Formats: sequence, structure tokens, C-alpha cells
Amino acid sequence: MDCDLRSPLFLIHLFMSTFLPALCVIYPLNEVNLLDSKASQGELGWISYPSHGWEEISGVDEHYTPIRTFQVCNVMEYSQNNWLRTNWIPRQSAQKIYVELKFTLRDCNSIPLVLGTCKETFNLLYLETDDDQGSHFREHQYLKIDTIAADESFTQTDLGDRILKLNIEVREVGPLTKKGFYLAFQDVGACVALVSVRVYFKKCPYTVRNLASFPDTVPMDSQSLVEVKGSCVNHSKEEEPPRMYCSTEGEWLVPIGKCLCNQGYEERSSTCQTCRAGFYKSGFGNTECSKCPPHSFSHHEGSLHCVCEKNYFRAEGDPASMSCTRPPSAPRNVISSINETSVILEWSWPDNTGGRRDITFAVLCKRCRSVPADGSQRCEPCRSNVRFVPRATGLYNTTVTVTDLLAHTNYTFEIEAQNGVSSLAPQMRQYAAVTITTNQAAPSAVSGIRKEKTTRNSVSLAWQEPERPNGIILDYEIKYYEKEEQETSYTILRARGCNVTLGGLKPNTAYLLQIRARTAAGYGASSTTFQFETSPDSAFSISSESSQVVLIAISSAVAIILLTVLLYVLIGRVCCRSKSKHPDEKRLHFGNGHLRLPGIRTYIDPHTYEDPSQAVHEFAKELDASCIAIDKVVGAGEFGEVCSGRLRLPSKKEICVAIKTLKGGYTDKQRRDFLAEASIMGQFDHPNIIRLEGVVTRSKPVMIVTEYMENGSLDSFLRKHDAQFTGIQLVGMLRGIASGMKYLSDMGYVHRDLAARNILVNSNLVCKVSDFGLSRVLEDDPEGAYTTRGGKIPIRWTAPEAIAYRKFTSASDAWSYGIVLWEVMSYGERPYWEMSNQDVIKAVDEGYRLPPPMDCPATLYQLMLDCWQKERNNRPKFEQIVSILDKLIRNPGSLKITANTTSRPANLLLDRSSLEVPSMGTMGDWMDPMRTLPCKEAFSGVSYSSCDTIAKTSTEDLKKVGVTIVGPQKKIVSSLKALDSNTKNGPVPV
Ligand code: ACK
Repeated sequence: MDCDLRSPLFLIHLFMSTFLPALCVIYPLNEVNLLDSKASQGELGWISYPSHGWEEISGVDEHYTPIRTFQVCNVMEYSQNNWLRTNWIPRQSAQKIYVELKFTLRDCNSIPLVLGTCKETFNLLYLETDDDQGSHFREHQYLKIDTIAADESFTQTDLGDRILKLNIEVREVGPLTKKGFYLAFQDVGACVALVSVRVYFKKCPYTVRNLASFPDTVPMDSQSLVEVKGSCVNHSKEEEPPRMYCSTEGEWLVPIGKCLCNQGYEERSSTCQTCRAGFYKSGFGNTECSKCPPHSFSHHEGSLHCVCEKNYFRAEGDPASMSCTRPPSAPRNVISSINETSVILEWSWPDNTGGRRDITFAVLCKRCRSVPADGSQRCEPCRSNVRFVPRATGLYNTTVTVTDLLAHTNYTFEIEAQNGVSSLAPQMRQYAAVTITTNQAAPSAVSGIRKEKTTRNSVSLAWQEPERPNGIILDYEIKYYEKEEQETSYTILRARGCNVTLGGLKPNTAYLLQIRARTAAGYGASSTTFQFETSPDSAFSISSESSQVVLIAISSAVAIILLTVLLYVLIGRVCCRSKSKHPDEKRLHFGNGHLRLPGIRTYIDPHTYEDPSQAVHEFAKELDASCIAIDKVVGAGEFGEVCSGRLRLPSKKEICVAIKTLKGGYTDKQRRDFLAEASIMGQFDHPNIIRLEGVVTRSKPVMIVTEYMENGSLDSFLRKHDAQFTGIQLVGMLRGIASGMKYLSDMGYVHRDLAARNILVNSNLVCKVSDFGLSRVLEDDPEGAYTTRGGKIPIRWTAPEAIAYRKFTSASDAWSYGIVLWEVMSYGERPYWEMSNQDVIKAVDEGYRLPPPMDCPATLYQLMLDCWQKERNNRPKFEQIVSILDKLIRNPGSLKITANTTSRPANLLLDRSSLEVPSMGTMGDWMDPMRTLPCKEAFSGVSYSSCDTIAKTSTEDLKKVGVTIVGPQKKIVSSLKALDSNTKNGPVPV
């Protein structure tokens, strides 16, 4: 066993069988080897002193790669001092080195017959030098690092085999300062085999953190950390300076700051790589490249943004992530409401917004004239003083009011929806155009009143024509009164020209005066109040003191004159209504309690004229029959045919007109009643009131000529175009009617027969109130029915108090307006369907009201109910109705909330006390409140999902199940159809 013990093969054998698996170690990245004995396959060339001490022995590892080991085991001899010294090891940049020793050591007890002093340790030493000293070796120069003892040594198994265990010991040495060093192993009598020696130092290895690269860094020997600045990787840029700390253990600590990939690059595996085609990255940052947004593309790698497809654009300020967009389509459904020389334009949003939300509207005003030579239109921009409220461009709402237009002039408005890219694609811009003709406008105020001559009882005045006459001035109205009387009694005079002499004045008296001009459009605004004084009596007194007689004579004369004036005034008062006036000056005197507020015109009942033909000529222009060409008969009125035709007045453009004729063989009363309508109509001037052009009374047939309304009466027009209008169009029409009615009620005129059949519609969908007669309600209207009190009344349209005791007021007109509202929203349905007049009166009296028409916006139905308030003072005024409708037009979204049409209480009318009816699920439920019981039974249990059958339901089917009244039949069938189309377009509510 002794020879075995000393045999190098013995040790190698043990090494091979026991240690090799431990050698297959991959050194950590942060360790840099300065020496690795295993790496050398040839002789290491280390020096042994004495030469019989440490022995170098070759072996192979498990891959049969040769390795070199050293061993010594002179335990049989005394006083051992065997040195093994490595070659000179350059220090490189290391400050501190680590020495890793792998060795086996045999315990002395296991060695039989030990003669010397057996040891179980050996010493590790080092020597620093700046250069290689070759074989020169001096023991005492070496500094001891440590005494190395084995953790493991030979152990003995039960079987008596010896198993050798590998010891691994690591020692730190430093700080080192010289260029290199030697290591030495001193054996003092142990049995040891040095299997491998590795000398290394630690470093923080090159790394990339947060897109910054950090170089290999050797830590300091001391405890302090080394701060290292990173550099951004290619195609990236510093966001915050990147830094890290290198610890003494060669570990990177505390990364601070970072780099971000440039535009067109994204982070992949700690590098910045170009975006692929079809992707882009417009900003710095470590986000991924994004896919090109809709309507854009990128054909190249590394794109900062994507290019828009043809006809698509990106506005300045649009983010690269936004889809490319295009200009919007044209606005739709332009509606114009003309009010004298102003027009309200309203329109709907374009169908296509071009993919953007920044829609605004711009309105361009053009004045167009047709060129007679070639019939073409010549347009020029409108005058700069035309005003747009709120403005002409950059409109966020779909309405604008244009004012200060010229009267009787054709204008074309081009309305364009614009968005952020409209300016980039002028060729793609679209607009909607509407052409209008302005109406008459009243003249502006008279100014420049001046006194020409004053006497003690007269004054001569002159003034300037209004700056904007807006038509031919028919005459001037001069209203004056004594200053002291404070307008409680005043005199009115008319003058053709711009001057007048007022006579019969009191001497030495202050008077106040106002003048206003009148054209076919009515009165203009009054001038500012003008004050004048008559001359004092003294101016005319005779200076001679002795002329008493003359004075008395003059006094008597003055008294006589005053008396005459008084008489004249009195007679004038009595006769002013019946006597015809001087063509140039007509004097009207209004006493106490019969005043008209200045500026507000009041309707004058033609009946108050003793001679109705005087009223006609007061308010209507006499036309020469030769100016009228009748084209065709369009309808029949109570007094004769209604025709369409043309009116050409001298030096005026030919216009289309409607001509109402009075058929031959009429009585005087019939003629009076016929012409009374013109006397009434002639007093009105409003865009929503049918305009009177004039009358023919001096030849036969007697005619009333009005503007022509291309679409005829509203009820038949709506029936012809069932369900063809948008909510906003219907509200636009209703607004026009309400506006006309506001005008009439402001004038003090009660219509009494407001119904869709008495509204006319022109080609621009403008609705105008028509049919103004006195006995018309009684005679003319086919809807008129005799009441118990003898009058003939259109029951379905008339307020209960007007039916019951003929209380016709603007509030009863508001009731009728509610019915018109219902007619419009149900496209000309007959109110209360085929119910008898008696049933209607009874039902309404009991509190029942018409139900909401199909798809009727809740707000409009609420308005109807408000108009049908039993207490007439609670009904809305027309002014309020106009403002409600205006709000709806400004906020069309509110029209989307529809009133609940799925419920029908008894009598098909809604009980005002039970308007909140829960929505129902089955047709049976829907029918429940209906009087038509068999119908309910037929449908009960059928859920909405059975729509195929439902949609095919016809009025015939309904008759079979007991619904015999035409109105409900139509409603049910149309409801079922609507239900069917809804369910086809969406989930079926079950
Ligand atoms: O529905 P319509 O076509 O419109 O039938 C009636 C008929 O005459 C009897 O009143 C039509 N009508 C009345 N006045 C006018 C008008 N100013 N313009 C066009 N049609 C009119 C009405």
C-alpha cells in the first residue's frame, strides 16, 4: 500500500474517477482568468524547490484532454520544506485577485507507518514583481496568503475502501500594485495533490441596460462602487443620462437613466431595429412600431409616418396615428325661412363627415340674376353689409340667420360642410345650394323733419324720404298731438309727398309729431318725435291802441274759425269711417281708448268699414286684368274656381300667382264676403302668411290674386309624401306655421280655422297660413259643422270653449295648432279618424286626447298636449311655440326620443291622467287598452318575434279580428310594418 500511496497514478486515478465531473464548469462571465492550470495541456513549467519535492504529473480528463497536476507526499521523512512556484502572472487591470485551489489531502491517520511528522496543511504565498524573474527564487521574499487545510480528506468506508474527496479553497489577494506576481505553494510534510490552480479577478462585464451599453469594468479593491456612464445603442438617444454602478463582486447595480429608440426604430433584443414596411413610429420611445392607420401606407422600412392613400389627407396637427381623412360631403336638407329681408337657413349634417369630427359650416352668399340674352345666371358675391348671425364661416350649428338683404332679390346660398382637410382638397369640396327670393320689407324711418313756415294756427313741414324705402312709398302718415295732451288724443294725416301743412292748430301751442312711410309692405318705423310750436296771438295783433273794434272783429273771426275747426273735427270723427278721403290727405282721429301703439300694426276688421270696397282698396292693390294670364284651374273654392296663372306688372318681373275667382251671378253680400278675404290678407306681411298681390274689382270676373304655392295645401301634400321627410324638415314646416300664427296673434287676428288644409306649401317647403275669410268658417270650410248653438265649426280642430260658447281667441288658435302639429307628424292623418263629431266632442270633454303619431318625438307630443290644455290660459302662446321649435331645430338630437306609441288607451285616445303607460312585450299587451277586444284575443300570446306573420297583416286581416275603424286599421298595419322593419334590422325584442 506504501508504493501505492506514493504513486502518481494512484492520485491521477482518483482524480479521474472522482473529480472530473466538477471540472466541467463554465466560469462566470464576470471572472477573468489570469491563470488556469487546466487550460495548459503541455508542461506548466512551474519551479519545484527542492526538485524531489513537488512533482508535475500528466493526466487526462474525461474527454481525454491532457491536464497537469502537482503532488507531494514526503510523509516518511522529517523536516519537509517543498516549494512549488508558478510562472510570473501579469496582473492586467486587476486590483484584487482570487486564487482557487482544487486539491486532495490525505489525513495522517490513514497512512500506516508514518515515520516523519505528517502534516495536513500546506501554505499559499505570493510575491509581487514588475517583471518576470525567471528561475530566480528566494523563499523569504514571499508573503503568506494563508495556510490551506483540507475540508475533506480521505475517509474510510465500511468496506475498507478509501475514497478521496476534492477540496476547493478560494483566497483573495490584494490590493496588487505591481505589474505581475508569482504564487507559491509550500509543503511542510503533507500528502497533497494540487489538481488545479486558477487565478482570476472579477469585472462587471459589458452589458446593455435600458438601451445603453456599459463597458467591461474592473471594480475597485475597496468597498466603494465604480460609477459607469452608459452610451446609447445605435439609433437611440438619451432620455436621461444612463449610469450604473459596478460592485467589487463584479455585479452591475442600480441602473439609472435610459435611452429611447429613434423615430422609425423600435426596441428588439436590447437594440433599436427599423420598423417594418406597413408600420411606422413617429416619436422617440421604446414603444413598438404601429401599423399604418386606415387609408395610409408605408412601403419602406423605418418609416416615421405613413403616407395617405390617394384622395385622403392628413391635416396639420393630425397625429400620425390618426386615419387619413377627406373633406365631408355636402350638408343635406337645406331649409330656408324668409322673413322680409332676412332668411334663416337650416340644414342637416352631411351624410359623410370624411372621417373627422372637426366639422364646421360656411355659408357663401351670392346674388344671382338671369341674363335675358342667353337665359344664363350671373352671380356676384353679396354686398359686404349683408350680415350673418352668428357668422358666415366656422359655424358649429346647422343654422345661420342672414339679414340686411335687399328686398325682392334672388339670392343663392352655398352651404359647405368643412373639416380639417377641406383646404387640402379644394377639388373634392361639395356644397348644398339654396336659392331664395326675399320678400317685401317695410321702409326705414323718416328722418330730417324740418319746419318750413309757422303761423299762429298752421305749420308747414318737410322731411327726407327714408334711407331704405324698400319699395314704392304709397304715402306718409303724420301723427301729431298737443304736447300737453300726452297722446291721449291725436290726429293722423296722410301725405303723398315729403311735405305737409298742418292747419287748425292752436296758437302758441307746443305740438309733438311723428311721421312714418308706408309701402305695399306696410308701415315703416316711426321717425323720432319732432316738436314745434305755433306762433303766439300777439304776432298777429294790431299795434294801434285805438283799434278796439278791429280787435273784437278779429277775436270774433278767430272764434268762428275755432268753432269751424271744432265742428270739422267732430264731423271728421263721425264721418271718418264712411266718407271717402281726399286722395292726398286722409285724416283719421283717434280719441281716448281707441289707441294703437306706435310701431305695432293692428288688424282692422273690414266689417268696421261701412263700405267694404273702401276697405279692399285701403289694403289691396287694384290690378289691371290685362296683367293676369290664367293658366289652369287648380281647385275649387266656395265662391268660384282657384286657378294658377302669371302676373306681369308694368316694369316688374312676371311671377306665378294663384287666382281665386268669384263666379258669376253673385249677390252683393257674396261679393263683399269674397273680397273681405283680400282686405284681411292685404293687411298682413309675413313670410309665413300667404301674400296678396292684389285684386281685380273693376272688371269681371272679380279676382283675388295671391302668391303661388307650388305644393298646394299641406294636408294633401303630406299624404302624397307619407314618411318621406326628416324630423327636422317637419319641425321646420311647423315652425313656419307657428311663426305665421304668432304674427297674426300679434296683430290681434284670430284665424278660427287653422288646419293643415288651410296651410299652403311652396317649392321650398315653406308653409304659409292661408284662408282668411269672415264668414268662411261658417260657409266655406267643408269641415264646418253646425253646433247646437247654430254656428258652423270645424269640430276636430276647434278648442272646446270655442265649440261650447264661441270663445274664439289666439288660445283657441293654439289648440288648432296642436291638431295641425298632430296632422303633420302623422303625415296628413285625419284627426280622430272616422269618429263622429259628437264622439270627438264627448271624448275631448272627458279629458281624452289624440295619441302620439307613430315615431313622434316626445317633445312634439308634449307640445300637442300643452296646446290641448282645457284651461285656455295654460296653452302656450305662439311666441313660446316658435321658441320651443327653434330649440328643437338647434338641437335635432332631442327629436330622437320618441313618445310611447305602443300604448293605446280606450277610444284610441290618451287619457290625460294616465299618460305614463309601461311598455309592453306582446301584441296582446299592446292591444290591451284598445276597445277592439277580438283583436286583442287574436294577438294575445304572440310575441314580437312572430314578425313574419305580423308584417303580412293587412287591414283585411284586422277587419276579420274586429278592427273595423279605418284609422286604427291603418295605424295598426303601419305599426306592424314598422315593427317588422325594426326587427329585421336588429335583435327581436321578446
Ligand atoms: O291642395 P291644393 O292643390 O291647394 O287645392 C287647393 C285648391 O287651390 C282650393 O283651395 C289650391 N290653392 C289655393 N291657394 C293656392 C295658392 N296660393 N297657390 C297654389 N294653390 C293654391 C289649394
